[in-house]
Amino acid sequence: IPAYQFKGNLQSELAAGRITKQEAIDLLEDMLMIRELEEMIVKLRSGAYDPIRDFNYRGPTHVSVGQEGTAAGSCSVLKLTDKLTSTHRGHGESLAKVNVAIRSMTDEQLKARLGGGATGSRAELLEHALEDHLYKFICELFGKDDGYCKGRGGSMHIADFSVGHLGANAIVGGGVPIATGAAMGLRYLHKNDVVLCYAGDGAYANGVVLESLNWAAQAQFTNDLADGHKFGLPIIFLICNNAYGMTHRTDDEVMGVAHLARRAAGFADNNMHAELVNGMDALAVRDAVSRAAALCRQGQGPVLLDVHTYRYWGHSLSDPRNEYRTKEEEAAWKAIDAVDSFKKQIIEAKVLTAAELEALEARVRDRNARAAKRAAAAADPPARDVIKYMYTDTKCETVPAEFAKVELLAPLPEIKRVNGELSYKDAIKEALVEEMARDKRVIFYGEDVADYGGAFKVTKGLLESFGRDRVFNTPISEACICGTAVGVAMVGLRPVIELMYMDFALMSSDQISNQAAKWHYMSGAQTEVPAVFRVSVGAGKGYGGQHSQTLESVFCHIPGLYVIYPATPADAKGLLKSSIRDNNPVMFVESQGLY
Ligand SMILES: Cc1ncc(C[n+]2csc(CCOP(=O)(O)OP(=O)(O)O)c2C)c(N)n1
Repeated sequence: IPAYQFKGNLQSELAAGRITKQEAIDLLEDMLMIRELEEMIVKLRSGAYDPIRDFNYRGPTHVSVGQEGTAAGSCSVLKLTDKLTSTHRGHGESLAKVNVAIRSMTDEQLKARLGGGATGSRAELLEHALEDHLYKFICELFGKDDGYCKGRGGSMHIADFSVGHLGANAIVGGGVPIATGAAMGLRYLHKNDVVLCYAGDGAYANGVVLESLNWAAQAQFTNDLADGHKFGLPIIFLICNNAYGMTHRTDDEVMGVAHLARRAAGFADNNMHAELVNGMDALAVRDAVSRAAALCRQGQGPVLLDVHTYRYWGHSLSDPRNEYRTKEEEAAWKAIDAVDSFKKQIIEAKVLTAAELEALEARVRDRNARAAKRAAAAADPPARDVIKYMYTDTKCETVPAEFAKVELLAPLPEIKRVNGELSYKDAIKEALVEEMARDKRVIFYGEDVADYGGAFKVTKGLLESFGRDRVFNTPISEACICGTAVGVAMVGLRPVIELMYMDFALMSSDQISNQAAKWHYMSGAQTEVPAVFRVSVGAGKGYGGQHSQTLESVFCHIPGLYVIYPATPADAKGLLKSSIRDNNPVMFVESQGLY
């Protein structure tokens, strides 16, 4: 696994044509904007942010000061349509992803984004869009209705789905299967986009993250099972490795390998092209992510990057840091600060004069102050709307033309009626078959559901008709089955997944309850999660306490989720079809006794 491959600097990158002067200035501006925003959060806590001294900031304070080189460097090579998932410490990449997207927009796209008949020169439109972005961002931090997520997400759930930011996640590791699912969706849709999946070093101990690595590297995406579409998942797992979980050290305390990059070797024979990257050098990160993205766009993903960086503040501002690390250690990292060293390079390479740099810094400071002042004065969401967006009231009435033409590899499976009646099991199968034949966005996966037709043979024959792109077996990874469905849905598909037994839904309850059920609400209705989780329940077979529960009442307590439990074949067929067309996540409970 290669380490610290990048040996260049700004001068050599400019000379090689790998970055333009303007791109270098933009990269610096992104880092400055992140630092200014987060230093504002730090100051707000003690009433020391001059532009809004009296504002009572109550939100989280997981600032990433120190990590700007990683955030801005990685986002600087993303396309407008590339996707990103982020974390509780995600202000950096969240700010940078949208900045980069804005700069890549045409004037018409900028005007459409700004709305209200925005006009002006390109420079004016860009400046307007950057400030508007910052305003929506700070509004979200402050829980305001004008925030990206209408104040329902806050610091830890910032998202801008319009430019591929699929959300920051407050469940450590929780966004990783979503990113993996998004990559699977992009692969299915033959998009040439990549997913940049951010997670901390601490997250790489979490089960669902390791499941995601295994999932992303599955042989079936690239071997003969992939028929005419051998294409690895276009995902970059970027470990934002600041050496600490909340307060524990990851490398020499809670894991058994010195370098997290080695995780990749456990999941893919090609080590997922893993490398260690100097995250304190924005250009090194830019170089690594640009090579990783190129691999992904050629179907050679996934890629894992172990990016070394450091957070200068504590886990949050209530953490004084002195219980687990030294001042000397902090000073050593600050001595290689990504922002300072890039400023120096910008001057040395004569990209900016000292006066121009000062002007840029002042512009960033003033823009932040204006946006913060406006955000502090903006309206809170009305209290009566506190549960608005918990559910969407939309459903798929008509299938877009591009998805309405479904190719069949074989005639649809024959479903027999006895005396004109369907069995409960066949009713479910017929509903699924009809919806898959109606809408190419409906894909179906789960454990042993393809060739074998599932543990209860409900889906036997679907593989032959629809092909493995739409019907496939998965690893025994319930959390990832459900989590990927969220990401698949976020990029525009309508996944139906099967969990053999409802008991196993407890293994994926975070992905069902905190992710699928919450994202419509937490995103302020920016995204919908039209996913159906088919689960079977049954008892009386002597299978004991881990295969016999009917847990529908548990999931009925989860806001944002529908729970359906049909009692007759007619209900089973109609309700499954309605569930697939609904834009809310649905847990669809099937009785084995009725099959
Ligand atoms: C599943 C889960 N467990 C625990 C927490 C509490 N928690 C929040 S952040 C954090 C540390 C995460 O460490 P890492 O992934 O390295 O990210 P960093 O905070 O260093 O950026 C913990 C334990 C959580 N939010 N989610």
